[in-house]
Amino acid sequence: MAEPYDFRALEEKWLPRWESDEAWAAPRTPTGDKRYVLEMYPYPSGDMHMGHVENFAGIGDAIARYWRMRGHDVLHPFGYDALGLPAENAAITRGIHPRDWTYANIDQFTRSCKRLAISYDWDRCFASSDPVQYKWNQWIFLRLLERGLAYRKTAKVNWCPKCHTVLANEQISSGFCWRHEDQVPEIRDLEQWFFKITDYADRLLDDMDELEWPDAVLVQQKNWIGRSEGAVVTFKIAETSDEIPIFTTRPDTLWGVTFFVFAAEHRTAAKLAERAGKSAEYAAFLDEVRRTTDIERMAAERERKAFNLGARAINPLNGEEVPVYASDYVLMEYGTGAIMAVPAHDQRDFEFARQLGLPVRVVIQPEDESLDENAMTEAYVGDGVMVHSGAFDGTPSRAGSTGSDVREAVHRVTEYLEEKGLGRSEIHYRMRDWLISRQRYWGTPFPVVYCTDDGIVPLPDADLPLEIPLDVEYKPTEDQVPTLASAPDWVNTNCPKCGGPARRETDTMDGFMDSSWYFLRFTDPQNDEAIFDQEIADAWMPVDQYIGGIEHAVMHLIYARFITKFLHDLGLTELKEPFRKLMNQGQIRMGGRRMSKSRGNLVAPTDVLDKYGADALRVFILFIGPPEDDYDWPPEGADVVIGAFRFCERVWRLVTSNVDALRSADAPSGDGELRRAVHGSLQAITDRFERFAFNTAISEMMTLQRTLASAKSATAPELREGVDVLLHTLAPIAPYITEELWECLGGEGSIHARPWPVADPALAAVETVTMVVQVDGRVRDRIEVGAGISEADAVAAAKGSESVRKFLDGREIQKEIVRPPKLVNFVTRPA
Ligand code: ANZ
Ligand code: ZN
Repeated sequence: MAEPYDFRALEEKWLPRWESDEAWAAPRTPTGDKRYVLEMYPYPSGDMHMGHVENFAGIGDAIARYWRMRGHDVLHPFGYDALGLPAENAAITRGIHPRDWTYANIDQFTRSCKRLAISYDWDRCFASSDPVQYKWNQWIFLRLLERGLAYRKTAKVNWCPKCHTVLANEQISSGFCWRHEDQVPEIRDLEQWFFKITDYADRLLDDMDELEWPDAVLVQQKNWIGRSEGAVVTFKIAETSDEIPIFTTRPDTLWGVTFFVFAAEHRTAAKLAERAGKSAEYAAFLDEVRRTTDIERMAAERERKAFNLGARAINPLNGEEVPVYASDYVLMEYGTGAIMAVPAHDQRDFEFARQLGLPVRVVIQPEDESLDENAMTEAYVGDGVMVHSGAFDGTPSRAGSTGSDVREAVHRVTEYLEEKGLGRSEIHYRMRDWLISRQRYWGTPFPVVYCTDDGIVPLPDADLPLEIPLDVEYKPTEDQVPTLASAPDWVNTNCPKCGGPARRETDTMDGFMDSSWYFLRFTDPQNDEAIFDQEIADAWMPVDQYIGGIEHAVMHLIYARFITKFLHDLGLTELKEPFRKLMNQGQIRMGGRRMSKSRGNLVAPTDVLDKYGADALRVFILFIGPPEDDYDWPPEGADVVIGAFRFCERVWRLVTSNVDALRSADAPSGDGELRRAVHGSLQAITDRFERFAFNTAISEMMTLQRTLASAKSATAPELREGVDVLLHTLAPIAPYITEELWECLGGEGSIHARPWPVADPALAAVETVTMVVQVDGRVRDRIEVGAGISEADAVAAAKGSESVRKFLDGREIQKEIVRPPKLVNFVTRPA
């Protein structure tokens, strides 16, 4: 039976069978060592692109299928992040209702997932735009409101005129709207809903210890939370006796203060300007500052706006009087909105001092060089000893000398300030509360009304979900898009408390709300009594492997951690952290840029599927490199998949051309050459699956295929063993062909339900060698590896070492010196 390889026939044959067998359904609760694998759910903003294929059909599905074969109960669910701006913007461009557009896309996307044979438990699939799902957004909101963690306040917000809505600070990238790369957001004053995520700042920081996440993500989260230990010290304005507290992380530099700066918005600054008879100029200055975003204001190496307030501030430590300014580089929303400036040791103060010709005074002297105040070209922020600091002279000021990030000298000076009643230690956070309201239509309505008598009144739980009114005529114009206010019958309602007239909130919730708990809902998605059943959720959670792009390092991953902790506090789950392990998959690009239809550098998955089939695409997408690496798709387009297709063909021929002999073969015996090669391959493939090094696993399978095809003197049982290993290890990656060939061989049941084969250690034994791993030329670990280890595997093994990771500590690797099997050296800085 040597029929040609016809992937279409296999897809048509097996997909309906798997569907009717519900082959990927997860049990209600798992037994034994469960595994939950999840890819970040997508916006259904059109058909699937190659990045989705890599994430869903490549990495996520290979892991899920591998873990199933390793005997774990696996939960691998899927759904759609279907509310929010991207869906609505796309609908506006096309002039159709977001709901119609969203659900049409969901259909299309689901068809593609199915054709790719991604092993999702489809019964659990939902879209965040289903009222039965967003009902629970509203429910969480009400619980936050009851606990004072949801509140309304007027805030200066960033408004994108193109999005017609506010943007959270994180939705601004280098000064522009994250969706409109040419739009600088405007600043507007608006009443908004906020979630008090700042109450969770310390827990979000502390629990990071539990997470096995890429260092780059942890660093971003840490910076975003921005915990600063320091002191608040009160300066007095000589002319008015106003007492102004400032926040500093470096009280050990108090003797180096040479001027004092207010945020432009600070009340006292306006007052001092008035006193100096400069009110009108000040108003103009303030206006100018208000037009710059916080991000621009904080940036280094830019001209600073300065306003001399004609007053003097008294340094409480030594009584010295220094000049007082207002500037844009001090933010009103951080610390106390005023600073003591130490130009010798703070870069922004330094630049300001040089710009205005203000004095620079060194008070931390490094041990190995002598700083010259006139010749310095930048602030000195390193370690040293305190000088020109009275009784504190000679006190060492070194980062991390107390086991925390805080300098010993800082503690000592702070203690002194506290003794003298001049200041106190304080902790500040850069993180702001989560701005949750959006002036948009396609989002979760807030379950509250505004009553003329009772003010803000929450809806009773029994009235949930409060559905998005769908009978709005969805006709956006140039400068106006529909909002919930476009549905007056919906907006005007009665107060649940007094029955009198009331108005509904016309803002909707930020789409990041939906993705903050969906992973919990997947454990129990059809529950209509509760957001989820605690027992079920706790049995499946946490997600063992989460996969998604690095662009979600802060917003989504912080919000999800916050809401999880809140649900924990409600007593709904034992869980404190939702995602145990995180992988950031690389980007698929073409010509160095992200694939996109508008740039014309897109290879559509459907084109590849039509030409080469799902198995070839799945093999290809994992073969291109380590999952974490970016990949530049060659200009040949769909044709590059031909190599993967040929490999499938070769596997097909290997089995079909020998099928009769293979079918009747008994179990092999002995330790012949082929058997040793097969078991060696199996061991190598297994090791690579364990590390998710699918690309090198596939190359080992390719070697195995060639070995089998050329093993002329092997017996049928030996060959059959090799073919079995090849089919089983290839099954998680190429599900159709392996299922078909397994059936041809008379195999029992589905190959996907079978256990992963185990290498016989006696046969697989490979000579091992001790490989030295260095970081910057210093030995940091020694690892046992196979003598024949490849370069890629050597690097992967070295990166997997706990102690090497510790020494790398988030530093970027500049160069890898790889001499397998003896040595790997990671060079992190120029020599
Ligand atoms: C004096 C000083 C000397 C400072 C020195 C730093 C180094 P982080 O670590 O990010 O929390 N600062 C305080 N409030 C500010 C505001 N509203 N706008 C702009 N800058 C502000 O930063 C804390 C430091 O940022 C504080 O410590 C203060 O400058 C500045 F050698 O005080 B420092
Ligand atoms: Zn925008």
